[in-house]
Amino acid sequence: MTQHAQRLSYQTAGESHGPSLVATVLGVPAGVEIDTEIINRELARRQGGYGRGGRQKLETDTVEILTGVRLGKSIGAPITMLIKNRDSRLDDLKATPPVYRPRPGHADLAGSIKWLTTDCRETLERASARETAARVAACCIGRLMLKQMFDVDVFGFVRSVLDAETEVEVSYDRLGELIVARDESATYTLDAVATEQQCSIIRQTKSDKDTVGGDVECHVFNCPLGIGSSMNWYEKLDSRIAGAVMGIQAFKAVGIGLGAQCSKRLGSQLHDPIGFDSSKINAPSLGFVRSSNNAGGLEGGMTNGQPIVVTGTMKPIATLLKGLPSVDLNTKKPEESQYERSDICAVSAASVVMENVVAFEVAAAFMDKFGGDSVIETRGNYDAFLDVARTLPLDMPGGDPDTVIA
Ligand code: EPS
Repeated sequence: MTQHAQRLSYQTAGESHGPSLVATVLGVPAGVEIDTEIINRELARRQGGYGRGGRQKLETDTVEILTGVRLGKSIGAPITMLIKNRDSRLDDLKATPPVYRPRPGHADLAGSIKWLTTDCRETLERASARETAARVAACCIGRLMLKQMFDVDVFGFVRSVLDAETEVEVSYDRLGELIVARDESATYTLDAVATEQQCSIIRQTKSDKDTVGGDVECHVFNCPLGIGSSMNWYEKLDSRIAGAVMGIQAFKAVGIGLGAQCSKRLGSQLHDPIGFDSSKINAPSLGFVRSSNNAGGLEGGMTNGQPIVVTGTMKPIATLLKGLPSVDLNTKKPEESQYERSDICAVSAASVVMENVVAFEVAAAFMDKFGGDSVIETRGNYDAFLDVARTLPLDMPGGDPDTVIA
């Protein structure tokens, strides 16, 4: 983002069938435990989910840390991670032939024109969702920072595949059992009935040589008020989250809280009433309670102390075994789009990607507010902020605060 350099940022590189993927994370303070087991667990989850193609049987994604970590902890330097591609064959033209018939819905056509070639492979190798392995590794560091410095938990799952939807409601006090339910589900959804319905849709889709998408959801728990900013569009946390989620391959819509449904309600039916419960003053919500969370935890681009709730919509993957109407870029004659090995449904994998990219954006916003070069300093800044916020009003103009409020 040109307008604003985030303290915490990342970059990925690598092609789907190149030798490896890499990710570099900048702005991690010193002292964060870089637990590769947790990163590898997320990478393994990203490879899973019912409906994936043959590639995941070939790969066992794990990270090798190349820079920025000493004795298991960050040292404040850029952290670089490498994930090897076992299916590496980029320069083997027999194994990785040119693609002249672009797939509707993929980057093939636009990219070929952009980079002035008729071989869509030049584009698709980087546009491929294989890149999300590196993105998950990078973003998982943000997730580790959130947990270790601010005790923030992030939870992502599949809400629906086509029209098969779980109706289970998500709440912080049930997080443990929700994680178990999701991890038991072949599609990463939250109940057995929805899992079976989703699997059966994916099975049918496969036998029809088609593809299918779905909706994913992510909740971020235990954020204090005031993370993000209302000062400029690019500092708004909902703007950053939306950008990160929309940036996941094949995503076509993002919502915060009720999202697109907000326009279907009057203000009096939508906005979450504000209350105060002094017994909760020590929680990050500072005692402010809301009887609903239609705003999805974000108001004015800032956290409001309620869970952040993000929804994302993934379209069906563009590579269909039965092909789609297209043209040959060399002859311009009508042809079926070219088939590349792919997935029938990657919504489960996308829920893992979404969970981690959302975690990273929230971590970046925390770092923008609290700064610091070490976990100790950042955590100290965070605690100091909460201490002052709890003692408000600091200095009321006009005397006694009760009089002013009345
Ligand atoms: C993916 C790896 C890719 C695809 C898929 C996701 O591997 P390959 O092309 O070798 O089968 O399975 O990528 C796409 C859906 C896409 O459109 O590019 C992965 O690791 O997630």
